[in-house]
Amino acid sequence: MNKSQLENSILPVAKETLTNLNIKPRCTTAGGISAIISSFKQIKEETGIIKGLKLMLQANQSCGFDCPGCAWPDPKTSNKSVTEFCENGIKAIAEEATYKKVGAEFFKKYSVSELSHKSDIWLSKQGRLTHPMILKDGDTHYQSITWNEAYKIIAQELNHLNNPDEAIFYTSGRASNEAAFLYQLFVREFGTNNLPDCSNLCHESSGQALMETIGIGKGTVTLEDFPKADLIIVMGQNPATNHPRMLSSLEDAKNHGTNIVSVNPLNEAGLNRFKHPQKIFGLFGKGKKISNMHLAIKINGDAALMKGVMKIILDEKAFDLDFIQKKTIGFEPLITSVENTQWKDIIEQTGLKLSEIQQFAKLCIESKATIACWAMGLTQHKNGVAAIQEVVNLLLLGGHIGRAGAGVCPVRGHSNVQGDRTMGIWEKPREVFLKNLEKEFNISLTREHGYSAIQAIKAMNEKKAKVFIALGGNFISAAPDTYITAKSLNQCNLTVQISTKLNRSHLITGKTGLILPCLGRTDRDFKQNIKQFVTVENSMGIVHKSIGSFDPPSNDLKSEPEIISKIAQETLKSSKVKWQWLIEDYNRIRDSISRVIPGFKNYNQRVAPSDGFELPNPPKDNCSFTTDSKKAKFTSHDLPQLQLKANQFIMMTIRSHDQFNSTIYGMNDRYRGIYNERRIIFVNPDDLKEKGLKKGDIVDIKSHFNGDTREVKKFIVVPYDIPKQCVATYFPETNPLVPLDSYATRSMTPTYKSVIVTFNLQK
Ligand SMILES: Nc1nc2c(c(=O)[nH]1)N[C@H]1C(S)=C(S)[C@@H](COP(=O)(O)OP(=O)(O)OC[C@H]3O[C@@H](n4cnc5c(=O)[nH]c(N)nc54)[C@H](O)[C@@H]3O)O[C@H]1N2
Ligand SMILES: Nc1nc2c(c(=O)[nH]1)N[C@H]1C(S)=C(S)[C@@H](COP(=O)(O)OP(=O)(O)OC[C@H]3O[C@@H](n4cnc5c(=O)[nH]c(N)nc54)[C@H](O)[C@@H]3O)O[C@H]1N2
Ligand SMILES: [Mo]
Repeated sequence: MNKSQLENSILPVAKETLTNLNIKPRCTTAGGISAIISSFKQIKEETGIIKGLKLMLQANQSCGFDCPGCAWPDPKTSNKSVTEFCENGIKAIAEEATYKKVGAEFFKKYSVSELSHKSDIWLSKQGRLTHPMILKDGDTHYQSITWNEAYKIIAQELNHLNNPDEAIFYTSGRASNEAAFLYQLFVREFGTNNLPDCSNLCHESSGQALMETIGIGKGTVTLEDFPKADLIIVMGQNPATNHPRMLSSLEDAKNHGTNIVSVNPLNEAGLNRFKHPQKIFGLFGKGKKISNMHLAIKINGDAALMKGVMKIILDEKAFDLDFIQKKTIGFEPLITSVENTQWKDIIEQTGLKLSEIQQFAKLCIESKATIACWAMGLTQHKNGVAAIQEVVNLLLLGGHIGRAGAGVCPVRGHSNVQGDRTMGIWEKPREVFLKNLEKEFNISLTREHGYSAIQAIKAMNEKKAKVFIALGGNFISAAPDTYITAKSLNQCNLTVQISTKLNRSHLITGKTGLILPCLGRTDRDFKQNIKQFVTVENSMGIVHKSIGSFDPPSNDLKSEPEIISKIAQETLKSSKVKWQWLIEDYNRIRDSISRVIPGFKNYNQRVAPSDGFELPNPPKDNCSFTTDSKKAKFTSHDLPQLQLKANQFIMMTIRSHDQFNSTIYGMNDRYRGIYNERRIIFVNPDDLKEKGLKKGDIVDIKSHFNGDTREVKKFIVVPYDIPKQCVATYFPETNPLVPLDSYATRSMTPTYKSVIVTFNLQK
């Protein structure tokens, strides 16, 4: 494709006229009747009511499937209700279990060029992919291909590369533990560690920050800790939309007297009030007040807020000296760094009043057990790792790690993104992991680190990588700098998408493009006449089963483990791994995992009970730390220096209520009062006035980075309660504005939440 064809393919909706926007007052309460209505509308459209109800009763149940929606944990079986799902979980389930299909006829009807001019919501709504398809070099349409032919093409391309590092193997976070383990095994036996994943774009900053400070890149609390906490801080996260079941946990904590503070530029609905949609009394009345305090912080003011609170704690000597002396290092430098931070900078960067910070500090000081939760509002900044480490500093000051009701809680995104990393989907594998893998399979593996997501795009852009294979996801829409990403993939010899649903990554392909349709979570999976189950790990390190029971949309679909195994069998002709044998019974895959990955001993036995089992977590289990010093580490960071020039704003790209990442379910963002439109920009009313703009004006948005500009056109201005100089737009519409080279220090997470922009009336 030439430049303008590529640009047209990545930005199709820009051509649509923007006339439908309807702005209503913001909702201050999440859940309730409107959540139920919205869920039923979705299942009616996608699965029909009867199948929809059956699906809902199996979601997150011990004999059912793990909801593909998010990674928030389920309560233990004894505390489960028959309805362990939420509005957006139902949308995710309906999206996968839809009766609509995209088969060979569909691809005959539409050329790739026609499809690429359709909007993301249109693509998302077409249905499940049912047949393997190929787009050959120069062809206008995909055509069907047999599985065997597809495997052969992949093997041929892989085996023709100059070296294995010319291939890239991406993973999105829905793959099961079994699929992920086989995938990384294949990739490593093939000879590379090029295993970028969606985690690189997501919680990488959390993993990095926590690994360096507490020795494990995961959270240290479980659901049982929530009601035991005195204080829960929810930072940079929108649970009502992205983790709705978390609101039930927050409500439970609230009922036990826990204080809840939200730190967010937006006063998101669920953090204010919540009406439990599955409790009959919860549906009526005003709903439960969730947060005691909302701190409407400026974008990326979090590190400064933490410094401010720590200043007060240090001044008042309100820290846990015993814990600090026994369990930590780095206290002295932390004191210096906090003392060197000026209140003037703290107030300027947070945009908060001193009295608000003092009030928050008082809650922190009074709390005997504090949990800090966060998501993308913290990770996707240049100083994402440092900001999270300031949160760790705050908790360590009070000894809030390794104590009941206290700890860190990075709230993961995709339903098995944490499990995939545990299974070895990582471009920087640990030596002990590789050694175990070598021993188990009698193979020898490279130690050279592979590409993360950003590095993968650069490698393809520089033509150092020529084959891109994706186990799920929608790389083009998820990655930053959409045009460069599209061009990079377009330059490849082969791109392969193992997918359930149609998306933009099927439309911008390498010379040859393959779509391999796979089973999803809800689909049954028989091998040798025995129904197989898979396993997943939730956001709190609990591993459990997931069993699909529904007829798949086509008999031509294969499971992810099978697809990987067949690609491996075709590619690695003298492999030492018994690829076919492994997938005939998934217990065999789990037996290998139990010998390779610490914490999984007797995997098959331990995962049999419905609640599964908890992985070892030294900080949580016995307040011990596997860092070099065997202690938790205070870290010292300078505040970020962000100088906005006149007219410049800092932009965060966020999710609407009707989307799952790049999958768009609908055009509304109900809680924020936005209906029928996604191409909008939320702006502070005073900023609008100063710019001489008004509600409904249509603007072009330009980003500015290292002297370069990038532009997206036609966004409608919406006045909104957001701090001054901060604006918000939806992901993925503004991904073309996020510069590839703008990423977090040490984690390389793109700075999706701090893009420097200007915007002006359309000419
Ligand atoms: N329904 C649904 N569920 C999902 C997803 C989905 O798209 N739809 N995606 C899944 C995935 S992969 C993930 S990672 C999670 C994402 O879950 P979230 O992180 O909740 O998702 P975002 O919409 O990116 O929201 C970021 C929140 O952080 C705030 N924020 C932005 N910048 C800052 C900042 O500088 N400081 C602070 N304090 N706050 C800030 C925003 O106002 C917003 O409320 O959700 C998962 N669950
Ligand atoms: N601007 C901006 N960009 C962002 C973000 C942001 O906040 N702002 N967030 C980032 C984050 S947190 C993430 S995690 C990434 C998400 O990046 P990805 O994980 O790459 O993207 P998704 O949109 O979740 O992928 C959706 C596709 O996955 C496929 N799929 C769904 N279920 C399955 C399954 O069971 N198996 C297989 N094989 N395929 C399946 C479907 O074909 C569907 O179209 O995006 C990142 N991009
Ligand atoms: Mo994510």
